[in-house]
Amino acid sequence: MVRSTLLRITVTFLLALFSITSQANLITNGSFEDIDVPNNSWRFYSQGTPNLAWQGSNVEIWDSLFGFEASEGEQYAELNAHPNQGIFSINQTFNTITGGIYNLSFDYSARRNNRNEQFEVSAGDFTQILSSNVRFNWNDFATEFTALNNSTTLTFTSLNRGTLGNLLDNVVVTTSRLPIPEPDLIFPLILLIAFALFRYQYHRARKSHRFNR
Ligand SMILES: [Ca+2]
Ligand SMILES: [Ca+2]
Ligand SMILES: [Ca+2]
Repeated sequence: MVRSTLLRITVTFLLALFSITSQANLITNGSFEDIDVPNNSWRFYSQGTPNLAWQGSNVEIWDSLFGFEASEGEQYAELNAHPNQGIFSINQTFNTITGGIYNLSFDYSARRNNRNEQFEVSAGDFTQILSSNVRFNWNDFATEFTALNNSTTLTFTSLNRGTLGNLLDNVVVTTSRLPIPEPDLIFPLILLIAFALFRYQYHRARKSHRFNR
């Protein structure tokens, strides 16, 4: 009984200390499939469109346009959306735990050859500029970032003008490792474990005392 209580407390403590990994995608409509665009065509949507989930500039969604297939599902986005708005930037905000480490992955492709299509991606403590020069050729990208807040915004910003370029698909954020508890949580947990150990020793001593009588 005491032994199982002790085990339960220890397991709870260890679970709190180490990662609780979750594979659920924290991004909604990360594959750009939630609004159906007819096969071999494109449409653009402004923020606030039901099921779009992305904020910022318009989101242009393609379905197998020019015979180029999605890297995941049937549809993908072109960051340089229609119509020309100067700077193209889309973002999505999701709940995180400050100090938690998260996996970010997505696929990107140039729309044209040798045009140095470029965009910046940022989330938490992470920022990087990516470029591609090969038309209709998916590149896989994956990294980790640390959440700086209890919500994090993932942002893709095109560094090219004009409405052509920077195809995106399969945007996924998952929890990798959660932070260890704050010091003010660790101390009560250690006290709890010490108390359980003390009780265990006490009961053992009493039992052996009874037997030796
Ligand atoms: Ca897709
Ligand atoms: Ca479709
Ligand atoms: Ca476009």
